[in-house]
Amino acid sequence: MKLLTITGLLIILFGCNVASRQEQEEKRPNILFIMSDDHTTQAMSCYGSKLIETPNLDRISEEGMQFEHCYVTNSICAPSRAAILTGKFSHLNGVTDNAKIFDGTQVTYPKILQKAGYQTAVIGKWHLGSSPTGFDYWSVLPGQGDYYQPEFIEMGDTITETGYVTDVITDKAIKWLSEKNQDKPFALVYQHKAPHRNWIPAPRHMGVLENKEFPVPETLFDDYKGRGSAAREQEMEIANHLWDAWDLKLASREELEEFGKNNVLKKITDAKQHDVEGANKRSEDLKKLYRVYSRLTPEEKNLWHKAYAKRVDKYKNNKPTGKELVQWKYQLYMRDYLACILSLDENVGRILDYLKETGQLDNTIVVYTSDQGFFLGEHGWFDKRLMYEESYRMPLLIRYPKAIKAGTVSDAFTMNVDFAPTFLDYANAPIPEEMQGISLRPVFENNGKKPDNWRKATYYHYYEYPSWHSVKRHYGIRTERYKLIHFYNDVDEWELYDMLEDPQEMTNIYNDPKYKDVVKELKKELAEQQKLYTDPIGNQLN
Ligand code: SGN
Ligand code: CA
Repeated sequence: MKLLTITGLLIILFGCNVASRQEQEEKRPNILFIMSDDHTTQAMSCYGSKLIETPNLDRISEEGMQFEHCYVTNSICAPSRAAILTGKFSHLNGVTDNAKIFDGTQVTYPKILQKAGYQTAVIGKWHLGSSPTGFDYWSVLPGQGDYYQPEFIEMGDTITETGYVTDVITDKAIKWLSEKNQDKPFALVYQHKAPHRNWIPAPRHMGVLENKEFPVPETLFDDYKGRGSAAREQEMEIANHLWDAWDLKLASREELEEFGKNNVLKKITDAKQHDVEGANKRSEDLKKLYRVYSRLTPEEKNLWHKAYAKRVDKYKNNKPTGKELVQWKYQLYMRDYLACILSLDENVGRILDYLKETGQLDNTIVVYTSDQGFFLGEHGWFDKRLMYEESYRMPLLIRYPKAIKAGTVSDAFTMNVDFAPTFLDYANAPIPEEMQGISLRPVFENNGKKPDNWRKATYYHYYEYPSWHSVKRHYGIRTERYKLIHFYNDVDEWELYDMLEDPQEMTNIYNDPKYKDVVKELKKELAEQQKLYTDPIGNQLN
């Protein structure tokens, strides 16, 4: 009798286990990871942008959670991508700068999901040097990729597609979604090139912002007083480092065609010969622009010249000078950068609609982010790299109604290394010990509020120097109140900002005696962070 009862109990328990396992299996969410390139929060209406409306991105925010403090571990493309895939900082995943090749034999979240029965794909920008691993399907842009008629490396073969890159990437993503095995959960890594430099809009958006005047950031004419040599010696100033033709499209049809005729014949293709300051600058500048312009169809070229005629005319006949010139360049930069975001937003809308129409939206974790932030004229800059907020902060929106309350905002400190463990957590897959990020589940469960014992600081380390834009190597931490940065390598300079009193980071208070104790505390915290993440620089320099 006793034996029977025990057997019965075992059957019930076993049965339950099977049932709950099946239930869990059914509940495993799909993952749609949407990442753009260089799209910053200042250009998203859900983050209060004064520059643009992004209704489709706002949808993700309104129906999900918006993160106010998500930070990149190393503010540049390949390093951010490698950190996202591996859940580890640059010194451990090996991609410390854009020149490093990602070792694809490493443990990544797509590999673990694939092993756990997910169908996986990556479509769009990849930029990691080696071929993607851990994906059932991949079709990626070579390197930075092209805006028009882009080439893709698709499962090892190079193909050229017709059209505008943001539209093409979305077409491919929707095609894959509709053709994949519908019985298994999916993880789709859908990554845009836009709005990366040199900011070429879709044909339908060419010229649409040409008559707009955008508000100028308060710090456009920053003189870097009190800041160190890193801020003064960078090469990413709107005033001095944007190229007239390549960046601002200040070249007429005649000049471009003339250039094309002569130089295609002479086969000048060596981009390494560029000499920014030298006498050849205009031809180097035209060469760079001509390479992308020559990809346009005749109809697209017509749209291009119609869109840019007014600015080219002003450039030739009535070019402003001094501060007005800087303001004008800022306007041209904004018109192109923001026009790229118009198609980005539309295409995100398309993929959300597709999931909705096919009944998959609510069972999908939809993430929108960008590989890092970007300067839109703040401190007089474009580009990123620095640990200052505009470049350091990533947009992060996550929609998953089964776990996230709609319209919630989170002020918890999160980092790009948290994405991988979050996905694995919700997929019921093991989170490897070596991943340094943490699952955001407690934040979702707490409706965005900081859970107890949540991290008090984020850690940062940038390495790409000397290189493009000349931003010196640095590392640092950000706490709720302060940001401490140490520039090293060819300098030994510290900066401290009070993020509450000085959110624009204009006053370096590191040497202010009032903050002696704060500095001491923060240095201790910095050392702890370096120990926590095992960054060897902690032993060498502090
Ligand atoms: C290119 C850009 C740089 C940019 C890097 C890295 N120059 O080199 O402005 O910082 O990419 O960008 S360009 O004249 O070729 O456009 S990243 O987003 O890939 O890290
Ligand atoms: Ca980028």
